[in-house]
Amino acid sequence: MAQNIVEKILAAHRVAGELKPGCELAIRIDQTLTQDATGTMAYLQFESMGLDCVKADLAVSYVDHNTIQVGFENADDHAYLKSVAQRYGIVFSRPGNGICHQLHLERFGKPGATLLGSDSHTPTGGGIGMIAIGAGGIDVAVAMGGGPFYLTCPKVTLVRLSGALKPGVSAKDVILTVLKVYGTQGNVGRVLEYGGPGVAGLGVPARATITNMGAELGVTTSVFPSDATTLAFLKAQGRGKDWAELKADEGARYDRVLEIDLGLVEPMAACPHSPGNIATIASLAGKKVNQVLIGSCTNSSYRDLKTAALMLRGKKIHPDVEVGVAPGSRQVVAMLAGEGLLTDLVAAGVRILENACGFCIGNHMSPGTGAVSLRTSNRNFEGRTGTQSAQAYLVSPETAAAAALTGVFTDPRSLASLPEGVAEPAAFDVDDSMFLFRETVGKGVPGTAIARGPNIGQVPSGKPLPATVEGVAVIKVGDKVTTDHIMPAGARLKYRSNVPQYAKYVFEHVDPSFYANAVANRDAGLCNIIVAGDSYGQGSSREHAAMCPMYLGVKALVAKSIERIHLANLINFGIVPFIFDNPADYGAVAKGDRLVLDGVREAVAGDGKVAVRNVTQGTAFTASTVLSPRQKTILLNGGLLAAVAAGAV
Ligand code: MIC
Ligand code: SF4
Repeated sequence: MAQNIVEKILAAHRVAGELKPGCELAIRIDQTLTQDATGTMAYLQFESMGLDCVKADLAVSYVDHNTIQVGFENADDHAYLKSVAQRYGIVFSRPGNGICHQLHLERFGKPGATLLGSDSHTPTGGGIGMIAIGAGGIDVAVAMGGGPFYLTCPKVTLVRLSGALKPGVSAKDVILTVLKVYGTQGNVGRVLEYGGPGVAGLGVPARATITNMGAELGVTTSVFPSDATTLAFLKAQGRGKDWAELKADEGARYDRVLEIDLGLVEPMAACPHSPGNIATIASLAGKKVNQVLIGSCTNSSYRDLKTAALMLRGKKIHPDVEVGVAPGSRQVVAMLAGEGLLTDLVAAGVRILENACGFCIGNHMSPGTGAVSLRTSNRNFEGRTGTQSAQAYLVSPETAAAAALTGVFTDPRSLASLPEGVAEPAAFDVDDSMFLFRETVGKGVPGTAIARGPNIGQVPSGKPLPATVEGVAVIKVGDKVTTDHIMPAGARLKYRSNVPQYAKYVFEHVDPSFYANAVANRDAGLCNIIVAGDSYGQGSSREHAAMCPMYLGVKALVAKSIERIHLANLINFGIVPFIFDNPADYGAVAKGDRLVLDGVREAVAGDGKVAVRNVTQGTAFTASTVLSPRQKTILLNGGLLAAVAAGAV
């Protein structure tokens, strides 16, 4: 039968389950990646599995998020990660090498392979034809150990591209156009497969920008074909042998088709405070801008930064705008330097930032109070910049550079100095010297001492699910609550390896009394229950958004709907994810209500339906959870680690 690209890769990696949309599927993972902010917990969990070395073909541990090194914590984490990599046969990408997704695309991504990463933007690898999926650290730890990854077999949407982008319009505008159509919620269990005659005109970095920000749609992943353009990119990276052709069969079927004529795509922005809040730049033209930041795993390639540098060449940035550029990798820095483009940027007044996540995760370059910040990154959730009142807009490098010059939102097509399209180079500067331990992949160095500074804590392990959950609705939140709301990053990021400390900041900006209330309930022997609206847990893969609530005694969540990665993380940390049978019942629960979930253990083991008594209001409602047999076992045991320890999975 004719197959699409997604079906081909999933079929080639299927270990168990059915290749039927909606069914649970287990796939073999060829490659894994971690970054430092999720990596320490992932490796602590991997260590607890007691294996000699990594079993996946390739595992890479990147350090790109926490590179600020104020205090000892980041450096301790880096030392821990380095020693674990050496011990267990993992490639270690040193701090300073670049952003995980950009580096993986450059140096390791392979068409047709599977990649699991403890970062939600792992789908960047779809730009080179991988099925690349973001997941919680413990799922990645299992995959490193050779275990399969479980997912819901997705529905596939074909995004058929035709025509060609006009000068001044680029890949970011394409994905913002897709976000305009599909929004950030309601896309769970879907993969976007790009195809059509327009694909050929997009370079691999452009494709990767598009698949990267597919994460904001909430889809499982996005993938492009692997064609002559992919081959040229791999050859330019000195990796032509990693190429394989990948295309959909004639007559392949799709659940939906979205047509996009690239020639009609306009410069776009995602407006505060959601990547799905899309407007055209034309409609924002003239609005004052205070800060412009170019970089992040979405738009930090050679092509993107060269485009910006050429736009700024020989000019000065606007006196009222602060401008920063953060390249994606050392390779990008070296190439820009080699062509004198860094000099152009510096001469224009741009601040050159470290080639790391940096500003994107809000751990530096926070804008001023109420400032308008234009960013080429992928998320503009409230407060993510580090400044609660800032107004962050997500734009293309072209739109960012235009605003850097004029000080206001400016349609780049209106500038006289727009460069012709930047071509991909025939050969990239390749220097792999900051990838350590490549020679011991697959074996590691037994006996390597693991460096555990005082910042390296322990992974909390959950307790079995009780027969009945007697608890308190410790918080009630609305729709589209992101993991940045639940578990802030930015200045708090350095506590990722220390759960008791990091847990103090759960819901910090949503309800500053959350921590104290949750601890008081827990200490009084009550469970904590979170009540939420639609699309709970959007955004990051950070399992801390489940791990820290578990540590604070959260046992259940009742929401209108829950996003994919967070749902899996909740289950992995023993928090039962219930959905209101009748969404209207959401209105009948208030913060602080005493709730009783009678027979919850039996419900989880059985049909997933539970009656919730609201003791405070004297009312009742029902909620349900749909679980696979494996997920039931995990929840009954109190989480994946506890289930593994009990030999149950
Ligand atoms: C993000 O962009 O939100 C992050 C920081 O990269 C996260 C991972 C994390 O929280 O460590 C992600 O996207 O998964
Ligand atoms: Fe890093 Fe930002 Fe990309 Fe997350 S979205 S991996 S913080 S650059």
